Amino acid sequence: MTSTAAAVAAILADAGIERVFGLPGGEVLVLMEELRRSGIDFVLMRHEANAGLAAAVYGKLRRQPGVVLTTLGPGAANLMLPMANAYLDREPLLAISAQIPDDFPPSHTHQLLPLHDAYRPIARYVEKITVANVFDVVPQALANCMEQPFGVSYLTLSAREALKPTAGGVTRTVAATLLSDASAHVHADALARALVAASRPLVVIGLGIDTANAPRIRRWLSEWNLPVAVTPKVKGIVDETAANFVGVAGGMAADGVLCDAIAAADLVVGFGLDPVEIDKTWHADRPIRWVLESPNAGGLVPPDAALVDHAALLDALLERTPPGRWRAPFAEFQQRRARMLTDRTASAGTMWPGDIVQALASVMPPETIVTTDVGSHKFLFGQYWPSREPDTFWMSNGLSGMAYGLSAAIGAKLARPGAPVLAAVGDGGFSMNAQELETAERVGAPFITVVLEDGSYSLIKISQAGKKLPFYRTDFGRIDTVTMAEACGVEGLRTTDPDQLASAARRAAEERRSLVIAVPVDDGDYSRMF
Ligand SMILES: Cc1ncc(C[n+]2csc(CCOP(=O)(O)OP(=O)(O)O)c2C)c(N)n1
Repeated sequence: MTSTAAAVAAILADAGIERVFGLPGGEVLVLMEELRRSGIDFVLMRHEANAGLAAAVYGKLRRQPGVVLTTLGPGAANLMLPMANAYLDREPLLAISAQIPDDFPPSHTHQLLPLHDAYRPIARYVEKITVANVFDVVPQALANCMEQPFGVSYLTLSAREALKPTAGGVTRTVAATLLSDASAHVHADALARALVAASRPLVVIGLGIDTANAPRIRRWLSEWNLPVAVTPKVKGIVDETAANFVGVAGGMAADGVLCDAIAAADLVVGFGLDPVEIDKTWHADRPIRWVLESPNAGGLVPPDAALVDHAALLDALLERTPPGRWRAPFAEFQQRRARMLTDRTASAGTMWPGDIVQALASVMPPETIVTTDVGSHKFLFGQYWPSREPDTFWMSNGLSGMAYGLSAAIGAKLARPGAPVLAAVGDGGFSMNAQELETAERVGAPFITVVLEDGSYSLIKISQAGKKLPFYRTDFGRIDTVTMAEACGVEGLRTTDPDQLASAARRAAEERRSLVIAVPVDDGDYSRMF
């Protein structure tokens, strides 16, 4: 005889879950203990939102659901950010929280929230775990997060239900269904025909592509010599140092150049392109040849798009001879984009933002996983970090929620311990959850953090300027980044010298230790790149 909580733990362990992220309350202690007994490590964090963000990145890198566990009431309420992020940014997340037992008196409203109702709009599967349904709903919840597009399942388990003895049961594995399309050749023919007629085609790849297809799409683009742009969340699906790489589309730095390039294309192929990442409306204003494998955010499928298995389609394309010879039709846009990075004039006592990216890129190996927070620095790194390998760049872009960078870095490091991890964050975002540096040290997830210090929510200042509003309440007082790092047990330093930045980052990566590097920047410099 086993308890409901033990059954949940056993099902998770059977599914290959090795870590659950979270922050407990009394109501989940029994489940935590059962997780421990099942060999699942509990990654104790300092805020539930951070735990959920870390879990989802950890899960996606391991190609399994990330699991976060919280208490009821306030702990469960803190899950909105990571669940919203997983919903819009296609990350597989199973969130479990406690809830008040059903048999408590109706007057017991302490910490009682309508959690299922709150999360149902963004979770594709919401259930209460009971002794009677545990063997159904937990496997179902796991399978649901892994369905394309990846997303959120939400389960609640009351402390009373957790203790009830189950009659035992068989773990039912629900295989995720992948759309397959027997007519890949028909689609390949149609795409090839459209390309014959194009003199300036541009393939724009979005987060609707499974990174397992990276080798195929790289081969196709290279054998056909097709110009390619990507959205930020699939950075690394192609090698961004290759000659056919045009840039990152979707609101990053130099977005004007990318929008001009898209406008100049006579055929835009939206390969897994999901407008959830794009803050402008060109995806609606101009014709796009959609090549989607699964519905876009919100379940949307453009009217003229058929869902097609990407692997089968790419295999069919690779059997054909290229229908055209395109010789760098976007060269002028590529040059304009590059110039915006190197056209430097940093203000005194600061580093030119472009130099930060270049200094770090010159020393960090291609397998480095980069995470960013949200703000001007994200636009900078999103456009200019030269991603070379799939799954090596992580940002919140569908949701664009601050506090992602450090949490994602922890999840990434735990999932890929052998890869260096670099978090690039603003000083605003850093002060939202810098305390997770202590978590990273404690759980053995060392990474390098670069804090771009400008004493402001600079992206919002740029927005004030754009709206011709005075700067009002977008600057903040100084919190010493280096002292913050040291308070969490991590070495910190501050520099405005690109060489010192590069050598400090290289050393920390080689020695596999955490380091926080504060780099003063002038928030006005960003606007020259946007
Ligand atoms: C949770 C959350 N709150 C507010 C915002 C709105 N927002 C977007 S960028 C930004 C400024 C971020 O400042 P900082 O982290 O210092 O980065 P910077 O823009 O200076 O690079 C804000 C407040 C958001 N995206 N997410």
